[in-house]
Amino acid sequence: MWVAFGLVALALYFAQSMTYELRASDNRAASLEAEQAIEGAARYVAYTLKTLGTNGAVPDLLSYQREGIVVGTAQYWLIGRTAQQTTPTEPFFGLVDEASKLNLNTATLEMLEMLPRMTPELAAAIIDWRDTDSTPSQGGAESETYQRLQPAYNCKNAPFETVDELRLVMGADMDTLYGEDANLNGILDLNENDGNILPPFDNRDSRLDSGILDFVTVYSRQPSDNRTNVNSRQDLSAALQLKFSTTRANEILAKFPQGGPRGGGNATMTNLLMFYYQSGMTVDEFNQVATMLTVTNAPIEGLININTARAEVLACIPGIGTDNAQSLISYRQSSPDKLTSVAWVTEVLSRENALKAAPYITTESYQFTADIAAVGHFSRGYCRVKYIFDTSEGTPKIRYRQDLTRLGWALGAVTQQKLQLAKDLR
Ligand SMILES: [Ca+2]
Ligand SMILES: [Ca+2]
Ligand SMILES: [Ca+2]
Ligand SMILES: [Ca+2]
Repeated sequence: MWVAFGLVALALYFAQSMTYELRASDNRAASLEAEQAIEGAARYVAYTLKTLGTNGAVPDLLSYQREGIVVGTAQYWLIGRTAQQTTPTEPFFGLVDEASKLNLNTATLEMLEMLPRMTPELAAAIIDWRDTDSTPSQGGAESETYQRLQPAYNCKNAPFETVDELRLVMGADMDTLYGEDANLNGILDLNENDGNILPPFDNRDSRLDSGILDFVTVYSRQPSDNRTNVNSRQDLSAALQLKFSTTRANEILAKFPQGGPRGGGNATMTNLLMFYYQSGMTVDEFNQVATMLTVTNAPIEGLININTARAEVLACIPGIGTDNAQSLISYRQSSPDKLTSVAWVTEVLSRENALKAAPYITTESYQFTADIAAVGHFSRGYCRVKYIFDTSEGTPKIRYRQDLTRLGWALGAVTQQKLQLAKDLR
Protein backbone atom coordinates (compact mmCIF):
# COMPACT_ATOMS: atom_id res chain seq x y z
CA MET A 1 0.00 0.00 0.00
CA TRP A 2 2.70 2.52 1.02
CA VAL A 3 4.83 1.37 -1.88
CA ALA A 4 1.96 1.95 -4.29
CA PHE A 5 1.31 5.40 -2.86
CA GLY A 6 4.99 6.19 -3.20
CA LEU A 7 4.97 5.14 -6.84
CA VAL A 8 1.92 7.25 -7.59
CA ALA A 9 3.53 10.27 -5.93
CA LEU A 10 6.68 9.71 -7.91
CA ALA A 11 4.73 9.43 -11.15
CA LEU A 12 2.80 12.61 -10.32
CA TYR A 13 6.04 14.38 -9.52
CA PHE A 14 7.56 13.46 -12.87
CA ALA A 15 4.41 14.35 -14.76
CA GLN A 16 4.43 17.77 -13.09
CA SER A 17 8.07 18.49 -13.86
CA MET A 18 7.52 17.30 -17.44
CA THR A 19 4.75 19.92 -17.81
CA TYR A 20 7.11 22.60 -16.49
CA GLU A 21 9.80 21.49 -18.90
CA LEU A 22 7.37 21.58 -21.80
CA ARG A 23 6.06 25.00 -20.87
CA ALA A 24 9.56 26.37 -20.44
CA SER A 25 10.70 25.12 -23.83
CA ASP A 26 7.47 26.40 -25.35
CA ASN A 27 8.22 29.86 -23.90
CA ARG A 28 11.74 29.67 -25.28
CA ALA A 29 10.32 28.87 -28.70
CA ALA A 30 7.88 31.79 -28.39
CA SER A 31 10.58 34.29 -27.46
CA LEU A 32 12.70 33.01 -30.33
CA GLU A 33 9.77 33.77 -32.65
CA ALA A 34 9.43 37.22 -31.09
CA GLU A 35 13.14 37.90 -31.57
CA GLN A 36 12.89 36.89 -35.21
CA ALA A 37 9.84 39.12 -35.66
CA ILE A 38 11.90 42.02 -34.26
CA GLU A 39 14.67 41.38 -36.76
CA GLY A 40 12.09 41.29 -39.54
CA ALA A 41 10.60 44.52 -38.20
CA ALA A 42 14.04 46.18 -38.30
CA ARG A 43 14.35 45.24 -41.98
CA TYR A 44 10.87 46.65 -42.60
CA VAL A 45 11.84 49.92 -40.86
CA ALA A 46 15.02 50.19 -42.98
CA TYR A 47 12.89 49.73 -46.10
CA THR A 48 10.33 52.29 -44.85
CA LEU A 49 13.06 54.87 -44.22
CA LYS A 50 14.68 54.17 -47.57
CA THR A 51 11.44 54.84 -49.43
CA LEU A 52 9.68 57.42 -47.22
CA GLY A 53 12.52 59.06 -45.28
CA THR A 54 14.45 60.58 -48.18
CA ASN A 55 16.15 64.01 -48.00
CA GLY A 56 15.31 64.50 -44.36
CA ALA A 57 11.59 63.71 -44.61
CA VAL A 58 9.83 62.26 -41.56
CA PRO A 59 7.79 59.24 -42.80
CA ASP A 60 4.08 59.96 -42.65
CA LEU A 61 2.39 57.91 -39.90
CA LEU A 62 -0.37 56.76 -42.24
CA SER A 63 2.03 55.39 -44.84
CA TYR A 64 3.67 52.58 -42.87
CA GLN A 65 2.61 49.80 -40.49
CA ARG A 66 3.16 50.51 -36.82
CA GLU A 67 0.91 48.34 -34.69
CA GLY A 68 0.12 44.64 -34.15
CA ILE A 69 1.84 43.53 -37.35
CA VAL A 70 1.60 39.76 -37.80
CA VAL A 71 4.73 37.84 -38.83
CA GLY A 72 3.93 34.11 -38.96
CA THR A 73 2.78 33.23 -35.44
CA ALA A 74 4.44 36.34 -33.96
CA GLN A 75 3.32 39.97 -33.78
CA TYR A 76 5.20 43.27 -33.37
CA TRP A 77 4.64 46.94 -32.53
CA LEU A 78 6.71 50.14 -32.93
CA ILE A 79 6.52 52.08 -29.65
CA GLY A 80 6.52 55.81 -30.43
CA ARG A 81 5.80 59.21 -28.89
CA THR A 82 3.09 61.77 -29.50
CA ALA A 83 3.42 65.55 -29.30
CA GLN A 84 -0.08 65.80 -27.72
CA GLN A 85 0.01 67.51 -24.36
CA THR A 86 -2.40 65.15 -22.55
CA THR A 87 -0.84 61.99 -21.15
CA PRO A 88 -2.08 58.95 -23.05
CA THR A 89 -2.64 55.72 -21.11
CA GLU A 90 -2.07 53.63 -24.22
CA PRO A 91 1.13 53.69 -26.26
CA PHE A 92 1.41 55.79 -29.38
CA PHE A 93 2.76 53.69 -32.23
CA GLY A 94 5.35 54.87 -34.75
CA LEU A 95 9.00 55.72 -35.31
CA VAL A 96 10.61 58.31 -33.03
CA ASP A 97 12.42 61.22 -34.70
CA GLU A 98 15.79 61.75 -33.00
CA ALA A 99 15.85 65.36 -34.29
CA SER A 100 12.78 66.00 -32.13
CA LYS A 101 15.11 65.83 -29.11
CA LEU A 102 17.83 67.95 -27.55
CA ASN A 103 21.34 66.81 -28.53
CA LEU A 104 23.59 66.25 -25.49
CA ASN A 105 26.70 67.08 -27.52
CA THR A 106 25.59 70.45 -28.90
CA ALA A 107 23.04 71.90 -26.46
CA THR A 108 24.30 74.92 -24.52
CA LEU A 109 24.22 75.04 -20.72
CA GLU A 110 21.16 77.31 -20.85
CA MET A 111 19.34 74.92 -23.19
CA LEU A 112 20.10 71.89 -20.99
CA GLU A 113 18.89 73.75 -17.92
CA MET A 114 15.42 74.13 -19.45
CA LEU A 115 14.77 70.35 -19.54
CA PRO A 116 12.24 68.87 -17.08
CA ARG A 117 13.92 67.47 -13.92
CA MET A 118 17.27 69.04 -14.90
CA THR A 119 19.37 70.60 -12.15
CA PRO A 120 21.95 73.35 -12.76
CA GLU A 121 24.60 70.93 -11.37
CA LEU A 122 23.73 68.12 -13.78
CA ALA A 123 23.59 70.54 -16.74
CA ALA A 124 27.07 71.81 -15.79
CA ALA A 125 28.34 68.23 -15.33
CA ILE A 126 27.06 67.29 -18.82
CA ILE A 127 29.05 70.19 -20.33
CA ASP A 128 32.16 69.14 -18.34
CA TRP A 129 31.70 65.49 -19.40
CA ARG A 130 31.89 66.37 -23.10
CA ASP A 131 34.32 69.32 -23.11
CA THR A 132 38.01 68.50 -23.56
CA ASP A 133 39.32 70.56 -20.66
CA SER A 134 39.54 69.46 -17.02
CA THR A 135 38.44 72.72 -15.45
CA PRO A 136 35.09 72.18 -13.70
CA SER A 137 32.42 74.71 -14.64
CA GLN A 138 30.36 76.19 -11.81
CA GLY A 139 28.57 73.33 -10.05
CA GLY A 140 29.98 70.85 -12.60
CA ALA A 141 32.31 67.85 -12.31
CA GLU A 142 35.60 66.77 -13.91
CA SER A 143 37.92 63.80 -13.27
CA GLU A 144 38.88 65.17 -9.85
CA THR A 145 35.29 64.56 -8.68
CA TYR A 146 34.85 61.18 -10.42
CA GLN A 147 38.17 59.96 -8.97
CA ARG A 148 36.69 60.26 -5.48
CA LEU A 149 33.89 57.78 -6.32
CA GLN A 150 33.90 54.03 -5.58
CA PRO A 151 34.79 52.68 -8.11
CA ALA A 152 36.74 55.68 -9.40
CA TYR A 153 36.78 56.67 -13.07
CA ASN A 154 37.78 59.58 -15.27
CA CYS A 155 35.61 62.25 -16.84
CA LYS A 156 35.18 61.40 -20.55
CA ASN A 157 36.21 64.81 -21.96
CA ALA A 158 34.80 63.77 -25.34
CA PRO A 159 31.35 63.73 -26.99
CA PHE A 160 28.60 61.39 -25.74
CA GLU A 161 28.26 58.26 -27.90
CA THR A 162 25.02 57.02 -26.33
CA VAL A 163 22.41 58.66 -24.10
CA ASP A 164 22.90 55.85 -21.56
CA GLU A 165 26.34 57.30 -20.86
CA LEU A 166 24.42 59.89 -18.79
CA ARG A 167 24.33 57.33 -15.98
CA LEU A 168 28.05 57.97 -15.45
CA VAL A 169 27.60 61.73 -15.18
CA MET A 170 27.53 63.30 -11.71
CA GLY A 171 23.98 64.03 -10.52
CA ALA A 172 22.18 61.81 -13.06
CA ASP A 173 20.26 59.42 -10.79
CA MET A 174 17.50 57.06 -11.94
CA ASP A 175 14.82 59.53 -10.90
CA THR A 176 16.31 62.27 -13.08
CA LEU A 177 16.87 59.95 -16.05
CA TYR A 178 13.69 57.84 -16.07
CA GLY A 179 11.32 60.01 -14.04
CA GLU A 180 8.02 58.18 -13.58
CA ASP A 181 8.39 56.30 -16.87
CA ALA A 182 10.09 53.19 -15.50
CA ASN A 183 9.56 51.21 -18.73
CA LEU A 184 10.38 54.12 -21.07
CA ASN A 185 7.27 53.76 -23.23
CA GLY A 186 6.02 57.35 -22.96
CA ILE A 187 2.76 56.43 -21.21
CA LEU A 188 1.48 56.21 -17.67
CA ASP A 189 1.38 52.50 -16.75
CA LEU A 190 -0.54 51.47 -13.62
CA ASN A 191 2.56 51.21 -11.41
CA GLU A 192 3.61 54.68 -12.58
CA ASN A 193 0.53 56.32 -11.11
CA ASP A 194 0.07 54.47 -7.79
CA GLY A 195 2.39 56.48 -5.56
CA ASN A 196 4.82 54.12 -3.84
CA ILE A 197 2.67 50.95 -3.86
CA LEU A 198 4.78 49.61 -6.73
CA PRO A 199 8.07 51.03 -7.98
CA PRO A 200 8.82 53.57 -9.36
CA PHE A 201 7.88 56.27 -6.88
CA ASP A 202 5.44 58.61 -8.62
CA ASN A 203 3.29 61.59 -7.58
CA ARG A 204 -0.02 59.93 -8.52
CA ASP A 205 -1.26 62.99 -10.43
CA SER A 206 -2.40 61.02 -13.54
CA ARG A 207 0.22 62.82 -15.60
CA LEU A 208 3.47 61.26 -16.80
CA ASP A 209 6.42 63.19 -15.44
CA SER A 210 9.11 61.85 -17.75
CA GLY A 211 12.81 61.84 -17.03
CA ILE A 212 15.56 63.43 -19.09
CA LEU A 213 16.13 60.31 -21.23
CA ASP A 214 12.83 60.94 -22.99
CA PHE A 215 14.01 64.28 -24.36
CA VAL A 216 17.67 63.83 -25.31
CA THR A 217 19.67 62.30 -28.16
CA VAL A 218 23.26 62.08 -29.36
CA TYR A 219 22.42 61.14 -32.97
CA SER A 220 20.83 64.15 -34.70
CA ARG A 221 23.02 65.12 -37.64
CA GLN A 222 22.13 66.76 -40.93
CA PRO A 223 24.28 66.34 -44.07
CA SER A 224 25.27 69.39 -46.17
CA ASP A 225 26.60 67.66 -49.28
CA ASN A 226 24.85 68.07 -52.63
CA ARG A 227 23.54 71.46 -51.51
CA THR A 228 24.24 75.03 -52.47
CA ASN A 229 26.16 77.02 -49.89
CA VAL A 230 24.45 80.41 -49.88
CA ASN A 231 27.77 82.00 -48.94
CA SER A 232 29.04 81.28 -52.45
CA ARG A 233 27.47 84.02 -54.59
CA GLN A 234 28.10 82.15 -57.82
CA ASP A 235 26.49 78.91 -56.59
CA LEU A 236 23.59 80.83 -55.07
CA SER A 237 22.97 82.57 -58.38
CA ALA A 238 22.85 79.22 -60.19
CA ALA A 239 20.46 77.73 -57.61
CA LEU A 240 18.09 80.72 -57.78
CA GLN A 241 18.04 80.59 -61.61
CA LEU A 242 16.79 76.99 -61.37
CA LYS A 243 13.62 77.97 -59.52
CA PHE A 244 12.92 81.59 -60.39
CA SER A 245 12.86 83.86 -63.44
CA THR A 246 16.17 85.61 -64.22
CA THR A 247 14.70 88.96 -63.11
CA ARG A 248 13.53 87.57 -59.75
CA ALA A 249 16.76 85.63 -59.21
CA ASN A 250 18.79 88.80 -59.82
CA GLU A 251 16.57 90.81 -57.47
CA ILE A 252 17.23 88.30 -54.68
CA LEU A 253 20.93 88.12 -55.48
CA ALA A 254 21.17 91.93 -55.28
CA LYS A 255 20.35 91.66 -51.56
CA PHE A 256 23.74 89.97 -51.11
CA PRO A 257 26.30 92.54 -52.32
CA GLN A 258 29.75 91.36 -53.36
CA GLY A 259 32.98 92.09 -51.51
CA GLY A 260 32.42 90.55 -48.06
CA PRO A 261 31.66 92.43 -44.84
CA ARG A 262 34.90 94.44 -44.88
CA GLY A 263 34.35 95.83 -48.32
CA GLY A 264 30.88 97.00 -47.31
CA GLY A 265 29.53 93.76 -48.77
CA ASN A 266 27.69 90.85 -47.30
CA ALA A 267 28.20 89.18 -43.90
CA THR A 268 28.57 85.38 -43.76
CA MET A 269 25.19 83.66 -43.48
CA THR A 270 25.40 81.37 -40.45
CA ASN A 271 21.87 79.97 -40.70
CA LEU A 272 19.07 79.79 -43.26
CA LEU A 273 16.61 82.09 -41.47
CA MET A 274 19.23 84.83 -41.53
CA PHE A 275 19.45 84.23 -45.28
CA TYR A 276 15.66 84.21 -45.59
CA TYR A 277 15.25 87.59 -43.90
CA GLN A 278 18.01 89.24 -45.93
CA SER A 279 16.81 87.74 -49.23
CA GLY A 280 13.45 89.49 -49.12
CA MET A 281 11.82 86.28 -50.39
CA THR A 282 8.27 85.36 -49.49
CA VAL A 283 7.77 82.24 -47.35
CA ASP A 284 6.44 80.43 -50.44
CA GLU A 285 9.51 81.36 -52.46
CA PHE A 286 11.84 80.29 -49.68
CA ASN A 287 9.98 76.97 -49.36
CA GLN A 288 10.81 76.21 -52.99
CA VAL A 289 14.56 76.47 -52.47
CA ALA A 290 15.11 75.72 -48.76
CA THR A 291 16.01 72.01 -49.13
CA MET A 292 18.59 72.90 -51.83
CA LEU A 293 20.43 75.32 -49.56
CA THR A 294 22.93 75.21 -46.70
CA VAL A 295 25.27 77.63 -44.94
CA THR A 296 28.21 75.25 -44.51
CA ASN A 297 29.86 72.38 -46.37
CA ALA A 298 30.14 70.20 -43.24
CA PRO A 299 27.33 68.14 -41.61
CA ILE A 300 25.45 70.08 -38.92
CA GLU A 301 24.94 68.33 -35.58
CA GLY A 302 22.14 68.70 -33.11
CA LEU A 303 19.53 70.71 -35.04
CA ILE A 304 16.03 70.30 -33.57
CA ASN A 305 13.14 69.54 -35.93
CA ILE A 306 10.50 72.16 -35.05
CA ASN A 307 7.84 70.08 -36.85
CA THR A 308 8.22 67.08 -34.53
CA ALA A 309 9.72 68.34 -31.24
CA ARG A 310 7.51 68.21 -28.16
CA ALA A 311 6.78 71.32 -26.08
CA GLU A 312 9.43 70.40 -23.49
CA VAL A 313 12.14 70.38 -26.17
CA LEU A 314 10.92 73.47 -28.05
CA ALA A 315 11.00 75.32 -24.72
CA CYS A 316 14.78 74.72 -24.51
CA ILE A 317 15.47 76.64 -27.73
CA PRO A 318 16.62 80.29 -27.34
CA GLY A 319 13.98 82.72 -28.60
CA ILE A 320 11.22 80.13 -28.07
CA GLY A 321 10.98 79.25 -24.36
CA THR A 322 7.94 77.86 -22.55
CA ASP A 323 5.44 80.50 -23.77
CA ASN A 324 6.24 80.35 -27.49
CA ALA A 325 6.56 76.54 -27.44
CA GLN A 326 2.80 76.28 -27.02
CA SER A 327 2.13 78.82 -29.80
CA LEU A 328 4.38 76.86 -32.17
CA ILE A 329 2.55 73.61 -31.39
CA SER A 330 -0.84 75.27 -31.96
CA TYR A 331 0.36 76.64 -35.32
CA ARG A 332 1.66 73.18 -36.27
CA GLN A 333 -1.73 71.62 -35.53
CA SER A 334 -3.78 74.27 -37.34
CA SER A 335 -1.51 74.63 -40.41
CA PRO A 336 0.01 71.19 -41.12
CA ASP A 337 0.44 72.10 -44.82
CA LYS A 338 2.61 75.13 -44.05
CA LEU A 339 5.54 73.36 -42.40
CA THR A 340 7.74 72.98 -45.50
CA SER A 341 10.75 74.94 -44.21
CA VAL A 342 11.91 76.71 -41.03
CA ALA A 343 10.44 79.97 -42.40
CA TRP A 344 7.08 79.07 -40.81
CA VAL A 345 8.35 80.10 -37.37
CA THR A 346 8.44 83.67 -38.64
CA GLU A 347 4.62 83.50 -38.65
CA VAL A 348 4.67 82.88 -34.89
CA LEU A 349 7.88 84.40 -33.51
CA SER A 350 9.10 87.99 -33.69
CA ARG A 351 12.04 88.56 -36.05
CA GLU A 352 14.32 88.97 -33.04
CA ASN A 353 13.22 85.66 -31.47
CA ALA A 354 13.21 83.80 -34.79
CA LEU A 355 16.83 84.82 -35.33
CA LYS A 356 17.74 83.67 -31.80
CA ALA A 357 16.18 80.26 -32.49
CA ALA A 358 17.56 80.02 -36.04
CA PRO A 359 20.98 78.42 -35.33
CA TYR A 360 19.27 75.49 -33.55
CA ILE A 361 16.33 74.56 -35.75
CA THR A 362 15.50 72.55 -38.87
CA THR A 363 12.54 70.81 -40.53
CA GLU A 364 14.62 67.80 -41.60
CA SER A 365 15.35 64.52 -39.81
CA TYR A 366 17.87 61.81 -40.64
CA GLN A 367 17.93 59.62 -37.51
CA PHE A 368 15.04 57.61 -36.12
CA THR A 369 14.45 55.23 -33.24
CA ALA A 370 12.53 52.04 -33.91
CA ASP A 371 11.53 50.79 -30.45
CA ILE A 372 10.19 47.36 -31.37
CA ALA A 373 8.22 45.07 -29.02
CA ALA A 374 7.06 41.61 -30.09
CA VAL A 375 5.39 38.42 -28.84
CA GLY A 376 5.59 34.88 -30.22
CA HIS A 377 2.83 32.27 -30.57
CA PHE A 378 -0.08 32.42 -28.10
CA SER A 379 1.24 35.91 -27.16
CA ARG A 380 4.13 34.37 -25.23
CA GLY A 381 7.82 35.26 -25.18
CA TYR A 382 7.61 39.08 -24.99
CA CYS A 383 10.80 40.82 -26.26
CA ARG A 384 11.74 44.44 -26.94
CA VAL A 385 14.69 45.90 -28.84
CA LYS A 386 15.52 49.52 -29.65
CA TYR A 387 17.34 50.39 -32.89
CA ILE A 388 18.67 53.77 -34.01
CA PHE A 389 18.62 54.20 -37.79
CA ASP A 390 20.65 56.84 -39.62
CA THR A 391 19.78 57.95 -43.17
CA SER A 392 22.25 60.84 -43.35
CA GLU A 393 24.51 58.89 -45.73
CA GLY A 394 21.69 57.74 -48.01
CA THR A 395 20.99 54.06 -47.30
CA PRO A 396 19.60 53.65 -43.73
CA LYS A 397 22.23 52.28 -41.35
CA ILE A 398 21.76 50.86 -37.85
CA ARG A 399 23.81 53.02 -35.46
CA TYR A 400 22.79 51.37 -32.18
CA ARG A 401 20.87 48.34 -30.92
CA GLN A 402 19.76 47.84 -27.32
CA ASP A 403 17.70 45.06 -25.76
CA LEU A 404 14.96 46.59 -23.57
CA THR A 405 13.15 43.35 -22.67
CA ARG A 406 14.30 43.78 -19.05
CA LEU A 407 12.09 46.89 -18.69
CA GLY A 408 9.03 44.61 -18.79
CA TRP A 409 5.70 44.91 -20.59
CA ALA A 410 5.48 48.22 -22.47
CA LEU A 411 2.45 47.83 -24.75
CA GLY A 412 -0.18 49.07 -22.30
CA ALA A 413 -3.31 47.48 -20.82
CA VAL A 414 -5.52 47.38 -23.94
CA THR A 415 -3.07 45.34 -26.02
CA GLN A 416 -2.50 43.07 -23.02
CA GLN A 417 -6.25 42.44 -22.68
CA LYS A 418 -6.64 41.83 -26.42
CA LEU A 419 -3.82 39.29 -26.42
CA GLN A 420 -5.19 37.62 -23.27
CA LEU A 421 -8.63 37.35 -24.88
CA ALA A 422 -7.15 35.76 -28.01
CA LYS A 423 -5.27 33.32 -25.76
CA ASP A 424 -8.44 32.40 -23.81
CA LEU A 425 -10.44 31.84 -26.99
CA ARG A 426 -8.10 29.35 -28.53
CA1 LIG B 1 35.87 68.25 -19.33
CA1 LIG C 1 5.46 53.91 -18.76
CA1 LIG D 1 4.51 53.74 -8.33
CA1 LIG E 1 2.88 61.99 -12.34
